[in-house]
Amino acid sequence: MTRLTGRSAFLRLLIDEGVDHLFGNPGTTELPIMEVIPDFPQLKFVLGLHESVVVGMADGYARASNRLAAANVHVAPGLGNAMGALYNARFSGSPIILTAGQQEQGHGLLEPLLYAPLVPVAQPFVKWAVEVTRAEDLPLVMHRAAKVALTPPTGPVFISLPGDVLEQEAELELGAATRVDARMRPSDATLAMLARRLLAAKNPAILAGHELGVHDAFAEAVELAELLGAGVFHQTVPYAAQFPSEHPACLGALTRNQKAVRAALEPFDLLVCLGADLLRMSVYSPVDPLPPALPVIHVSERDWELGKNHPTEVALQANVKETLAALLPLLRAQRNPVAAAQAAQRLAAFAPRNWSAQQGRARIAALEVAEETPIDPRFLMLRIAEALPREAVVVEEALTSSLTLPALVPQRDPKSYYGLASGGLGFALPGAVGAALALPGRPIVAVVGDGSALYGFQALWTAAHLKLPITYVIANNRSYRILKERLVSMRKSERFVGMDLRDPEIDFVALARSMGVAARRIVDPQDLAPALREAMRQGGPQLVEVMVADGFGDGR
Ligand SMILES: Cc1ncc(C[n+]2csc(CCOP(=O)(O)OP(=O)(O)O)c2C)c(N)n1
Ligand SMILES: [Mg+2]
Repeated sequence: MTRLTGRSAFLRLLIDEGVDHLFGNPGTTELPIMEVIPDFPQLKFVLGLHESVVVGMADGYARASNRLAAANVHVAPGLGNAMGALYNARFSGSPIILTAGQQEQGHGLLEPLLYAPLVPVAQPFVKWAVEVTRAEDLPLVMHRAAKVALTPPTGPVFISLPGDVLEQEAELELGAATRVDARMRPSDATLAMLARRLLAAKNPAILAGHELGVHDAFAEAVELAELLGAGVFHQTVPYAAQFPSEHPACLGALTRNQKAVRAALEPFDLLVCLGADLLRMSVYSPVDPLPPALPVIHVSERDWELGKNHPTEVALQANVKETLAALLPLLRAQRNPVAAAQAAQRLAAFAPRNWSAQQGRARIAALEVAEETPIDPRFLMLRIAEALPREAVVVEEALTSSLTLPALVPQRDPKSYYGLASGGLGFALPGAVGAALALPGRPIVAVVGDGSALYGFQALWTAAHLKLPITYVIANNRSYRILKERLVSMRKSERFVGMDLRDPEIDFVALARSMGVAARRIVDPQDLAPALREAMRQGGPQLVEVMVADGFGDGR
């Protein structure tokens, strides 16, 4: 037993759970915690200047490290500010312990300023939400919270910490962390059936999902594709890297256009979905993206995704890496020479249309518009692709401007890429800070739209404060171009209301400099290559604002 205050116990327990950064934005209700932070030098406090940025940084940290992250935000309005970022974290399954200070129990009943029950606010977007009512319960609550967050399907949890609980002194048994080993693989019988089923396919496709990146299973997925002669698509939602783009079997990303996806899948006779979301789409279409006759095999640790929207012939709740590791020897042993020859033939036939071929075409298309001013976003993406150091990590949220980025920048290692998964803007700027802290030594390049950048710009101050090696590239088309495009295509209207960021124009260079980030603006396409290389070489945070075309006559 140890005699501790609630506030010290809270931090001790975070450290015991392996947390080394506490992302936070403090208010009065968090002061007890702030008071004792200096007593725990193992825990680095990272200040974010808005709660959405705080949770966005924790999200980036969790995604890039696959470790538990911790974030502490202010009471009711602070938690409210964090909800968009919490939605993103839930979507990408980030294991985060989110906490907020709460008014003292009883005092809250008097309805002071800054009071509202917190648990019901957080609840819809977390795996577990609880308010601690006695300091004695902190060990149980904290250990359970960490266990729940980290056990697949991983995700954020929320704990409300009333002032009197943080103040209370108690004899505490601190306990220890529990880690659930959830690296499950299917039974031997199921694996044998799976091997037979896979080898019976005449023309299988693989849908490669982010669980392959999270569980470091690129090599296993590559061998499966080779053994089966299967074409491999990146999943429709860019959570993280999914499969090495330069492998000859890689056919690039499926879009979120139902008709196009259906056409891409139509030629195949089996879809093997590995740790992916089965064809998650964005906007409505009456067309089902899955061809009706295409049977599906789906392996995922996220049971909710299995059979969710589509009948699935074989649905396996399992770890993709463990499953493939057990499956591959069976396939190697059972594949006969005829099947091997057919697989090799199929692989060779992908050459004219695989990712590498697509990259070649995307390069040519980008070079064709190399001279245009305002800069064509395709040319900007090419210049970014060329300037990226090999070990760079791309964090991407540039909507229309980055459409061609996945075709130009290969996914090489599982930590090379993090995208806006949920659609909720505001991830990339703070997410890059979290990724930089999680992956020391790797340069981070955040490619962000002008509109998107303004949902989390305060993150630049944290990047500057911590001198993080992040290059922010802002594709500034002075508009919400994607909404204009959709108004035209979906509503047949060109009356753009609330989609221009022009009067006044936003000066991202001045904005960045005001937060301590060196910045420059590029207008001439010829200046792009040296500017990007220079920024990525610098080390500290840098911002390059690139004036790109808005696609509608630039402000007509
Ligand atoms: C939190 C949040 N608010 C609003 C939106 C709606 N929205 C989707 S895309 C977009 C515009 C993005 O602008 P920008 O980053 O400049 O990219 P562009 O469309 O110009 O390529 C908006 C406002 C959203 N997805 N998430
Ligand atoms: Mg824009």
